[in-house]
Amino acid sequence: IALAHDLANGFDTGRIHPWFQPQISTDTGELTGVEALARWNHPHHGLLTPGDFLPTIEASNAICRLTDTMIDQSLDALATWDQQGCTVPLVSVNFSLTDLRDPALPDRVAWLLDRHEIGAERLGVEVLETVLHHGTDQQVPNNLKALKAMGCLIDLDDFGTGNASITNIRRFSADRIKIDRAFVRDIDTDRDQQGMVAAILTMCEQLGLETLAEGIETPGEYAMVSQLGCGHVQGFGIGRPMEREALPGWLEKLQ
Ligand code: G
Ligand code: G
Ligand code: NA
Ligand code: MN
Repeated sequence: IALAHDLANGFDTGRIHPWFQPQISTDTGELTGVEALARWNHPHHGLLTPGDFLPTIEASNAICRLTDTMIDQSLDALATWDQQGCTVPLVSVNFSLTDLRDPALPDRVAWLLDRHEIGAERLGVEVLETVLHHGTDQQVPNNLKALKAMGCLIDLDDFGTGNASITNIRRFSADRIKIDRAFVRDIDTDRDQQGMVAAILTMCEQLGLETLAEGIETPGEYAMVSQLGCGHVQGFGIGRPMEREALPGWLEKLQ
């Protein structure tokens, strides 16, 4: 499907917008944050996911517009949830390499936080582990350092799939590691999976990093990563990505 011609309309009408997937603490069972995931409610093609439209957005040089839209709408959702007495401590947005190479990135983020009067500590910056390989110039680490200094939480996404070195974790100011769901699958019965996740968790503990396991689908997987000491979990078994209007109801059921 040819989407490039519809892109401007998708942004202008708000049809390109975030859905939110819950993240909870294995300690308390409480909501600790949500990940913002892009969706396009297309008038002809129906609900599209990033796999359908990210290539078009990249080819159209619109990736920074997507990121700014995702941050803007996510902070707007936070403000609305606050007014409804629905406490969401953190919203994490996916940033691309293009964003991280933009010298104006800290200003873009600061401006949006100001506009919504939301503290930087409530915005998570999700960066793919693979992005870090391209950060040969100083701009990428400098931007992450600046965002961290503002108070944002830096999340290293899909950890374990992209040859990340421990040096990179330090150099890129990571606060939390998101353990890729490839390591979580069947972890309650698979000893190899348990060994790898235990090793990652030990490393994170030694480095003072927080941890989140992605792709939790079953109670058995939840129980095992919790027992191994992982701090946070996210996955279909906890909650599926949902529209902003659905989150307060979901949270009520959690409590
Ligand atoms: O939501 P879904 O599982 O379809 O997401 C597929 C992929 O798209 C995930 O790897 C996710 O990180 C990525 N993604 C989702 N939303 C965004 C976004 O707003 N910006 C970027 N750059 N990637 C996103
Ligand atoms: O790469 P990233 O971690 O951002 O990918 C997030 C994507 O993973 C989202 O598109 C989301 O729909 C998907 N996802 C979230 N939880 C699960 C899960 O439990 N199982 C599977 N298979 N996919 C998931
Ligand atoms: Na992500
Ligand atoms: Mn991930």
